[in-house]
Amino acid sequence: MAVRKVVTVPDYRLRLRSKPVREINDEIKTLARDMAETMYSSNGIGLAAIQVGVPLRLIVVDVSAGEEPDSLMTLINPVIVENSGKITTEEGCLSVPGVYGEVERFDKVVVEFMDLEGKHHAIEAEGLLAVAFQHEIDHTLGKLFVDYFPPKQKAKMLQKSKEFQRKQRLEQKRAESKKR
Ligand code: QAP
Ligand code: CO
Repeated sequence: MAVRKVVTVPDYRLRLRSKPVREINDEIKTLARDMAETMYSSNGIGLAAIQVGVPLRLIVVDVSAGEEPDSLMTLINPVIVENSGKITTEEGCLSVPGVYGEVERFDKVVVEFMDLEGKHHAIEAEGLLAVAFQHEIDHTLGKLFVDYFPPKQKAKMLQKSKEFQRKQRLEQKRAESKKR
């Protein structure tokens, strides 16, 4: 298992349309495990494969952020087949670090997907779990939460994340040179 590097804005890969997973082999199983480890290591509640640079329709979600056992979900080729209601949530994204904003989404969704054994499922989700599914499925379509904001606000959010990342890199370098 390994924590992988998270792709961040303005990387073009975040705009790719991910392709369906055609075969669940060891490579896919390792990818799914690495994604979970990567998500937990940054205290995230969801991650899509493209966020570690792999353009495949595979997402992991754990809205307990690892606080509750058995709450990790791995969804292969997820699709929203039903939706209803509205909910507004403060969202963030590991690929847009340092930026948060309120997004309106469906309060309830039904998602069809395959698990790592190739079994098909339909799950009904509500509230935060429904929001997380929508946010992660957006990633498989090349869409980011900042896209829901008006152009000027979106530009500011992307600029803010770039500055946040620059400061993060500087702090990282400082910490590294201290070690030597
Ligand atoms: C998507 O997002 C999500 O900026 C998952 O500095 C968000 O895990 C689903 C994170 C809200 C439902 C509701 C973001 C961590 C984590 C940051 C995340 C950061 C550190 C985001
Ligand atoms: Co995200």
